[in-house]
Amino acid sequence: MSARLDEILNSHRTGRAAVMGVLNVTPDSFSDGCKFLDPAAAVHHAREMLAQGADIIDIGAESTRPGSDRVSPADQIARLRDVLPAVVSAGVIVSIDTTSAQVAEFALDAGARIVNDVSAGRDDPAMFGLAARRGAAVVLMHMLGDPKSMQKDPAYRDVVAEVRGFLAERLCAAEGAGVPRERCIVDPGIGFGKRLEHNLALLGNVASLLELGRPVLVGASRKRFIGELTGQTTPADRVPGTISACLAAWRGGATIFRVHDVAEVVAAFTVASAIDTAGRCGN
Ligand code: HH2
Repeated sequence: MSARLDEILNSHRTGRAAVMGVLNVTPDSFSDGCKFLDPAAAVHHAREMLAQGADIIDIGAESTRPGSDRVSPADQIARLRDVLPAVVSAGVIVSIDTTSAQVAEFALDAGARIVNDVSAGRDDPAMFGLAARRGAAVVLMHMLGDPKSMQKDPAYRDVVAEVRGFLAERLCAAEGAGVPRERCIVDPGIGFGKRLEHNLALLGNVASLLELGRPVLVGASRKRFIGELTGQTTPADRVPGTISACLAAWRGGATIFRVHDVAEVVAAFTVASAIDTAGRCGN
């Protein structure tokens, strides 16, 4: 059964894994571009992910893959218009993946309840105020630079400490604009201005991010670092690596998983949670 939003916002205390299914209404996303640009195909896929056990559907109309070009708010809204309200009416929690307050406002008006802002409120100064007025939950993600340039030689002295420091600062900024800390989720931004070793350090040190006192979301699904480890060049082949990354991050304390392959990840968490519960009961 799907989790409620308050359960998801409390998941860092309970350890319950929540699965966020990705719905990209874009022509150019790195792994599923063009597949769901047609509104009927997009809504069908959202319903499919809901039936497979998704707790949240994250809808985006602008790719943020390395090197991607920006999409105007008007064009994002045009892509979302026939999709987002229909997904809301399917009865699932909807999250809007955008850095534009204008797009977020359209989505919140249509019933979305989470703003997934990969710029953590830096792109649009109106974003946090909007989320505060609407009582929306907000995902604050770390990114070094911007999508156009972020994979050009990213460097850190201590990636875990720097990402944690950034997220702490953005939590304060959100709070300063009226978004209660209890409505925020933090995300290390796997693949956003990170080399393989940075992604692995972050996935292996979720406990450090949990010290911020908020649930940690991980978006490792089908990403390039998995291919760098396995040699798989086609994103859709990276499902086993995605599951491993999710389970490893869950062991470290992450509880929200943004994925393309909902059925497979839900099955993995069903088994892992049952083992975890049996272990704790000592049966
Ligand atoms: N990754 C992508 C997009 N949005 N949001 C959060 N919070 N965390 C992530 O890791 C994250 C995200 C990139 O993946 P995808 O949507 O599949 O690709 P594209 O940006 O090309 O549409």
